[in-house]
Amino acid sequence: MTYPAILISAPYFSEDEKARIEAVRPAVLAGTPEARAAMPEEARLAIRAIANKGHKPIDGATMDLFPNLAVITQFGVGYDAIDVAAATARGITVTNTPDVLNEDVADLALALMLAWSREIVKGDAWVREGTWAAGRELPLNRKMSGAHVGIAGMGRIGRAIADRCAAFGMPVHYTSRTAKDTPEGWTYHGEDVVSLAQAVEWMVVAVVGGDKTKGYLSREAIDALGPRGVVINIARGTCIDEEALIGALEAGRIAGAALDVFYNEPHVDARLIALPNVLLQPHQASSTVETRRDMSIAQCANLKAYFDGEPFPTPVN
Ligand code: 8YV
Repeated sequence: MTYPAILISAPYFSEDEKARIEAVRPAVLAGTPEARAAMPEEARLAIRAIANKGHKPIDGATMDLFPNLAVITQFGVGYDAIDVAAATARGITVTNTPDVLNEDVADLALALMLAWSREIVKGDAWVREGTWAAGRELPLNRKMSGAHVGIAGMGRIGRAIADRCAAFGMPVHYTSRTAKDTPEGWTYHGEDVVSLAQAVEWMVVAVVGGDKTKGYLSREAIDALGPRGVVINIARGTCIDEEALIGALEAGRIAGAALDVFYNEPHVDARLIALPNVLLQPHQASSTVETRRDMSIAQCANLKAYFDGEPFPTPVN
């Protein structure tokens, strides 16, 4: 009996995605550590690639279950759930799907900013629940256009967000390891996120996830934002000191937050859920039909490259 050469770590989003992977090589779904450990030894020996999705850890012990594993292809740009050092030590290549999702993630960042400032969610309920028809006007909300915005992390996604903010007439400030080639007037704050926070009302977190950016938006930076400060996070929950954020929101030291990602997602801290000045989303920034298709194509291009003995299009190690 021939066993599949690809292990997929989470169910497919669509039949197309399934067909695309199966067109490279037959695949088997083993979505939990228990399911992987329960695979017969021959089946584990046959696995040469993992098509990974989601944010559950892939550590060295998981890799060791598959002695012939050569590549882990992440469905997504962020690969913080994969222990890349452990992969490198075992000669395993890790790949991701950069760029194809920049526009959607940036769109969601702006959607969060607009929805938060213009009370879109509350306004919808105002109409549906008959409050408007009963003669009550929605309380005035807050102007976004023209306000100073801080982009914490001017990578490819940060840049796509900044370009959109600039179109709204928002002066752009940013942090990054190095100064970027930007339109005139954008202000570089080095890696000083506190200085960035002092200069802006809107703080958009767009740094990569992982150990190096844990708590990047620190307690000090959150407090430096001040009472009109609004925090947007489309990066990773770990990039913000979430305890400090909750404390600042509860005490009214900042105005609010709109968050697509969380420390312990999908289990969102009950204190965040209880706060009226917080807008919550289920980690959906790249979740459009079009972009998920392009991410799947990019993931499969890496899988195919491995089985064809070609160079990987987007390796990370
Ligand atoms: C996806 C993401 O939700 O690309 C990323 O890093 O966080 C998202 O686009 C995720 O990768 C799905 O596996």
